[in-house]
Amino acid sequence: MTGKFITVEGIEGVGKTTNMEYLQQLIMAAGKELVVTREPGGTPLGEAIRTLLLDPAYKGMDPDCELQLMFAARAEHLDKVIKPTIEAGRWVLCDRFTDATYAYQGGGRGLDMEKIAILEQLVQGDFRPDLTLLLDVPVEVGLARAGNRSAPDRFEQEQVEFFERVRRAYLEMAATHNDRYRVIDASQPLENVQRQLDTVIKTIL
Ligand code: Z5A
Repeated sequence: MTGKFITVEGIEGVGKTTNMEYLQQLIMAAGKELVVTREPGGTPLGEAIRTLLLDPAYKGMDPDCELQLMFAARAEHLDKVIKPTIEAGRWVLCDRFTDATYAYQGGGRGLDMEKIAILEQLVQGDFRPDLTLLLDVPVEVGLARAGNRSAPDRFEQEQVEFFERVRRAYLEMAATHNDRYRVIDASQPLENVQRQLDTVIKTIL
C-alpha cells in the first residue's frame, strides 16, 4: 500500500512551521510512519539550491531563473525523498510544494501559469499531493507575525502587494482544486487552528 502526500501552504508568517509540528504528532499518533520535509530543500542538493534562492545577495534574480531553480530542487526531492517514501507505504508531510510555485512565481512574480504547468508536467508527470492544507490569514496578520525576525531573506523583503497577489493565487487554486485543498482559518488563536486541523486530518486517516 502506498503512503499519502500532504502539503502545507500559505503566505509568509501564517504559522506553517508551528502547525507542521502539530500535524506530525496527529499523524504519528494514528500509527503512520511519516517523513517531514520542506521545499525548496529536503535533500542536500535541494538545501544548497534553497540557500541560493533565499540569499538577499541575489535580489533581482531573473524570475525564470528562480522558477527553474524551484523545479530543479523539486526534481531531486521527488527522486530522493518524496516518491521512495510514499512507495514504501510511509507518509510525507511537506512544508510547501508546487502550489507555492504557482502562488509566488505565478501570482507574486507574474509569470505565465501555463509555463509553470509545463514544468510541473515535466518534473512530476501526474503526481500531485493527496491533501493540501492552505493556512490562510490576511497579509497584514502574516507579516506582523513574521515581522520580528532579524535578517529578512530575499522573499521576506517583498512588499505587501506581492503577498496580496500570492494570497489571491492560493485562494483561487483552493477554489479550483477543492477536491484536495482544505482552507484553514489561521487567523484564529492557535488552539482553534489546531481544532480545524484535527477535523481535516481525521477525514484522511
Ligand atoms: N517559495 C517560492 O517562492 N516558490 C516555491 O515553489 C517554494 C517556496 C516551494 C521559503 O519558504 C520561501 O520560498 C518562501 C516562499 C518561497 N518565502 N516566503 N515568504 P518558507 O516556508 O521556509 O518560509 P516562510 O513562508 O517565510 O515561512 P515562515 O516565515 O517561517 O512562516 P511560517 O512557518 O508560516 O510561520 P511560523 O514560524 O510558524 O509562525 C510565525 C509566528 O507566528 C511565530 O512567532 C508563531 O508563534 C506565531 N503564530 C503561529 N500561529 C499563530 C496563531 N494562530 N496565533 C498567533 N500567533 C501565531
